[in-house]
Amino acid sequence: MKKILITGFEPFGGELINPALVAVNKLDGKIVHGCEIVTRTLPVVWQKSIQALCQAIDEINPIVVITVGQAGGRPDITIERVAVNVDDYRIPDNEGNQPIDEPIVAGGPVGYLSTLPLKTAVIDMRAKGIPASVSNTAGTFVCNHLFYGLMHHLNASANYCRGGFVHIPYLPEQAANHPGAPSMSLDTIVAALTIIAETAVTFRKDAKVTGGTIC
Ligand code: PCA
Repeated sequence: MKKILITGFEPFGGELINPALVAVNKLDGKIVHGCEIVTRTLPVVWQKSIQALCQAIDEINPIVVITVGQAGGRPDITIERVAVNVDDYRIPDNEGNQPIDEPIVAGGPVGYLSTLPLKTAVIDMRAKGIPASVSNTAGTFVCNHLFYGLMHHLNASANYCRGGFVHIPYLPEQAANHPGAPSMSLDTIVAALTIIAETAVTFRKDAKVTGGTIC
């Protein structure tokens, strides 16, 4: 059976849980349009995150890879459009690394675009009543690092495989410790990730609707 690889991250930055890990664990073994979801947990650690992901891709040989992380403070599901070739960590990662203004891949392209059907997935999530949007920055911490490493790996691979990154809000129990911060229920996050997986395996060409912003 064809496989969809979905990854979550360990908790970081003083949180006791990572909603990405909690949600991704709920998806393990699910069948989506005849494809099996396989999940992995990744460390919130600079180079080790990419190494663990690439090892999982080589072992599982998926047709789609969806990497997921927490974006505490964002109100909706955000599908990332672009990964940039820079690490600039505002806080140390889980092993104390804090690269500043270093390339992720020396000599690599400035950026990579997601190959998930972003716009279609946003349309599909909104149609099911789930707040979602395209994001034009995945930050410069481990999530962007992993996203860039994913796209660099897929770009160099002979097998075509779609991939991208999704940021999700805090769970309500986390937001309770961050007064005023938005949150989303676990069921809604799981439903959103399922829709993104469904969209990724069924759509060939993305919808031509805007997901842009004006500064
Ligand atoms: N979010 C962080 C890293 C791990 C995670 O879940 C980020 O946005 O970079």
